[in-house]
Amino acid sequence: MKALVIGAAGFVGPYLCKNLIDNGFDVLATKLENENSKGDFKFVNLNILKKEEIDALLKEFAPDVIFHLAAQSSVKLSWERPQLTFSINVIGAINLLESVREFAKNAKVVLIGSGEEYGQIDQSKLPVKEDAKIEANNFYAVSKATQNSIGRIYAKAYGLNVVSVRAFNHIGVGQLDTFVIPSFCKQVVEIEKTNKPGVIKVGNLSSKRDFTDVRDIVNAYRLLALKGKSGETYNVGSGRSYKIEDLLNIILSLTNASVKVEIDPARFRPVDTPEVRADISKLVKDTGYKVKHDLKDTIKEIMDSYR
Ligand code: A2R
Repeated sequence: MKALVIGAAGFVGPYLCKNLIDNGFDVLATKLENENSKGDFKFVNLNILKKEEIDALLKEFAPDVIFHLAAQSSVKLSWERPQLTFSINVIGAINLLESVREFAKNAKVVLIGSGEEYGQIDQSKLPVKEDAKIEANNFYAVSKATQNSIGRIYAKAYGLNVVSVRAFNHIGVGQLDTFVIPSFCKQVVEIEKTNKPGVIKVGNLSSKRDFTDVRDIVNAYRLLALKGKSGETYNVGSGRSYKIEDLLNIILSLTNASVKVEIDPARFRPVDTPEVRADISKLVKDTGYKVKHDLKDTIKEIMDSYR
């Protein structure tokens, strides 16, 4: 089976490409011209804002499945560059689906969205199900919620084979240290390297989030490409919520350094949801998905990568 992975030079792409190759797929990965290839995969350049480039690639490669990872994926940048965020995340998705409609109408398309789309989740309705109210409250989240609606339109109106994902927090080696777990791991390893006691700055430790190893997340993406129902949306996560403080304690248990934890109010979000936990029963029912990685092992790998 031929798989096209669009936006494969970011954090998730290399993990997805590896999972697909390990499972017998013939994989073609795309990156932006100014990005470096990651991993030992076949890469071509593609900018999703240039529809003619997508057209040419679909005609030439004729994929059976297409994973659309390309995005402006930073919530913070989405506040600073809302137009850019909408251009890449919304117009980019339309460009892709228009090309698919014209040149690869039998391909299965997996659109990657985010648990952020739910916004302020009603705490009395946890775990959050796919049919919960969408109250996206930042530009990134609204762009992904819009991509989701667009995917449904292409499935219903044109009969395209489109499955949409809402992915919750995922962690692994290679993630930018603007995210909470790599940020903690990096700060602790930097203290280790000084051989002196040190301080790490943290935000709100009482929030609970649905964390998953990125390798489980990409396994779900592959299973959804094979078994996901067209026009449907699937939560992808662990179905468990972890208190940030408990994850920090795992990190602290993995070091001999003397670390003082300092709460930095500047790191708090203006509006924060106390708990986010995904209902993954639809994913499990339709694909047989199972979480395989223990987060403690993932965190140890992230620590070692900074060492
Ligand atoms: O922004 P860059 O230079 O880091 O490049 C990103 C790339 N990208 C594009 N690719 C093709 N055409 C474009 N116009 C375009 N603009 C940006 O997509 C980056 O290499 C890739 C997305 O990877 P990350 O930002 O590292 O996201 P990650 O963590 O791999 O997440 C994959 C998907 C995204 O759709 C997220 O929004 C979602 O999962 O959570």
